[in-house]
Amino acid sequence: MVTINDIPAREGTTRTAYRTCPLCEAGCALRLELNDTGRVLRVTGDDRDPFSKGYICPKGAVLGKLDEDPDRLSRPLLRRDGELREVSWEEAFAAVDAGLSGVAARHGRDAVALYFGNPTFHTIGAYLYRQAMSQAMGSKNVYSASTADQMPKQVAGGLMFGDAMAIGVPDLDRTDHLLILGANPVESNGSLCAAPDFAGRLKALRRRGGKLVVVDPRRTRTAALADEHLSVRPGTDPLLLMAMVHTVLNEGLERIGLPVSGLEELREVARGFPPEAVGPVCGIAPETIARTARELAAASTAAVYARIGTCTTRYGTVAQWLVDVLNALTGNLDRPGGVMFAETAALEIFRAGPAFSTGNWHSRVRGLPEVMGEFPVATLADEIETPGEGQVRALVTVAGNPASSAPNAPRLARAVEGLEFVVCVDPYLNETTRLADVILPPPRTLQSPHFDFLVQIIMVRNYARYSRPILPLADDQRTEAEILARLTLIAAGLGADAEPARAEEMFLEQLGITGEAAAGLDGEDGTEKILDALLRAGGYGLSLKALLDAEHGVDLGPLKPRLPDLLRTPDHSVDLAPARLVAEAGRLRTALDEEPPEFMLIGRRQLRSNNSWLHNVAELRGGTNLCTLHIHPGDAARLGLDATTPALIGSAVGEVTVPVEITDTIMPGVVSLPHGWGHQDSPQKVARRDPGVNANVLTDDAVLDGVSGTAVFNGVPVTVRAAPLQEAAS
Ligand SMILES: Nc1nc2c(c(=O)[nH]1)N[C@H]1C(S)=C(S)[C@@H](COP(=O)(O)OP(=O)(O)OC[C@H]3O[C@@H](n4cnc5c(=O)[nH]c(N)nc54)[C@H](O)[C@@H]3O)O[C@H]1N2
Ligand SMILES: Nc1nc2c(c(=O)[nH]1)N[C@H]1C(S)=C(S)[C@@H](COP(=O)(O)OP(=O)(O)OC[C@H]3O[C@@H](n4cnc5c(=O)[nH]c(N)nc54)[C@H](O)[C@@H]3O)O[C@H]1N2
Ligand code: SF4
Ligand SMILES: [Mo]
Repeated sequence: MVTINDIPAREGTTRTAYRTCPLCEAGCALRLELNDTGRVLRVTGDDRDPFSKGYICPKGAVLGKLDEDPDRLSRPLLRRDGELREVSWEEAFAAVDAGLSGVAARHGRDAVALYFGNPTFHTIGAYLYRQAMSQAMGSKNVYSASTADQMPKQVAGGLMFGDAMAIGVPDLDRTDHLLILGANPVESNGSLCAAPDFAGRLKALRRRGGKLVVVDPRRTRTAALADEHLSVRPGTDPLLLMAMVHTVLNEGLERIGLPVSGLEELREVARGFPPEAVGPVCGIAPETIARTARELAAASTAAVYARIGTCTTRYGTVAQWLVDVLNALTGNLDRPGGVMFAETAALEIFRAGPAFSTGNWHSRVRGLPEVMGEFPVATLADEIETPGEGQVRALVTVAGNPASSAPNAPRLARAVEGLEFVVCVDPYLNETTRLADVILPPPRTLQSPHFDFLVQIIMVRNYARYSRPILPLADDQRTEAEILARLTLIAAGLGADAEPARAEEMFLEQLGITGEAAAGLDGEDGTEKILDALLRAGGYGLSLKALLDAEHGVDLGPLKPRLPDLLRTPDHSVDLAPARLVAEAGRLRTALDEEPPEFMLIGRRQLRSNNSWLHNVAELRGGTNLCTLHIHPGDAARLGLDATTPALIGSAVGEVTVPVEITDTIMPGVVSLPHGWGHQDSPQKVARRDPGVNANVLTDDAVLDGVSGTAVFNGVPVTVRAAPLQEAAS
């Protein structure tokens, strides 16, 4: 077999370097060939890495292009006379201090809102300073992409296990039966389940005689790999799951291997959802639902896994609860081949703190409960627009694009535009950062260190790898950790000149590491020293040196059972029927009688995209990576839509006109728009050429998953018709 390392280097290669791809949760190990000026000539997979074994996707392959994108910012920008201009870091930080301290002094600390975007999950800087910065700012107005994403999973875990960081992952490589709902890992490369070459792992599951079942309103590339695809009506997964719980309990198929509480309440709740009642609402035959439950219960090992298509719906937390209820009832929670909990290489500091609860404070305008210290991003516009004490007047964003990614995004964009002060930490001018007063760009990926503190929580195999920066910083660049440390110190009122090393010391002090212990740590800078400390204190006794010596990563073995130790519920058992969720299930009952809208909008991800920020890489454009409306042939014919007639889609909050793609992969009555598009106002030159439309012009910020506050992106009621001629032309 020819391995990647046998492929001859491209001409001009002067060095080979390795690093982890930071673009998604798969965290593939990359091998980069560079020339003597540091330009990337080629990126391939590192086939000596024990976890990703040479796998790479089209995005990883263009990491060099992304890194060298001329639109990427390299110096801070400051708005003067309405225009953004390059300034020195000193000027930029002074402006941030004046802006934030000024707003806080005039209007109170709650007037400064913070927003953390998706890549904060992947950067060391954000891992170190996200919480510290929020605490230092002392504002209740903390927001993140979590309430547009996985919050239902974390809240369900918080309520069932007492720990919102207890996130079970399917033991992909050992399971005999996998039920996937609302996820398309063949294109997304996996989410809340870090598994490089997800598709390869699914094929291996089938090769070893296992069964794969996919529940999705679309016949996705993942569904195409499955033994069985169940086409479900958007938003009805909690009904489907409840009926499966009903079948398991009604037929006495449960075999619970863990201490649990609430079984009788659960039985009582599930009684109201027999397959015969929910089948017609879900669009799945009752016999199929019952059989799916029986097969799950009968499999020697099995795992239920559900993502975006279940989380970002009206009853997202109920769905996530029932996923782990099924895992627990069928004896698959926390056992090999079932759903397990990874153990990270670094000390699991995120497990400290009080046991999980929500609603410790409430949002000013809509009275929405705080969840994990945050308010729903769907209410950020309310907090900015609504006058009164505590009104938001300033915004800090880190690695995010809420003016594109939040529901009813145009409203949020207008609100952000009216703020007194906005500062963004981001390498790009995007739909949000273009509205900022100050932009602080972190260095390029190749100039940054990488360690997956958080992704390790959700790996399907315990594994660790540390990447040092491949290229040096220029004099006028700052590491992301330094930028965030300085923002933290500014938020704490210590001013623009406070020494960032002080923030590192504070981090170590919180770990109880001071004096000689701190001096004994390894590392070229404070970030590495903190990593060294956390590795040494972690469950595997690793160190920075051990990871530096293991250039191709360290395999830490298959997942091991971790319950009941991880449980932080008061009685140390898995709560199968948390009161808050039982109450919500009562509301779900009414969904059985709701009249379905004519059309429901759902989303989709595309292999060569990454949320809102990879459309500026020309190599990733075209092919299937198009912003089109997927619609069933029957619906298209009825509405007189064809490939030359765009559709006009309307919702409670907005309208868009978009080209259609007629496909029988989508169920009738459902239409799908990909997410992350709509770059007509973007300063990014490639992205704005063929901007597409933003699905969040249609998504409604008034509708939420009631328990977690998560936005509803799937199952949005819409109208669809052929666009009038003048709109079609525009
Ligand atoms: N309609 C609809 N809307 C959705 C979704 C959907 O499915 N449908 N999905 C939701 C989900 S799951 C998510 S996670 C959100 C994502 O929404 P956001 O997190 O708000 O935004 P992203 O589009 O991920 O943009 C990330 C930004 O981070 C910047 N960035 C990249 N790397 C770094 C780095 O190392 N440091 C810093 N400081 N910045 C960096 C990029 O330039 C980009 O501007 O969108 C949500 N919105
Ligand atoms: N290529 C690429 N990869 C990505 C990203 C990206 O933008 N592009 N984004 C990253 C991020 S931030 C995340 S959170 C992950 C998300 O990872 P995934 O959740 O795997 O990605 P999606 O494509 O959003 O998959 C959601 C699926 O749910 C289906 N669906 C919609 N509504 C329903 C419903 O009501 N019920 C059911 N059962 N299914 C439904 C959709 O048709 C879709 O196939 O992907 C990550 N990886
Ligand atoms: S799957 Fe994710 S981590 Fe792997 S190369 Fe692609 S973008 Fe990078
Ligand atoms: Mo996400």
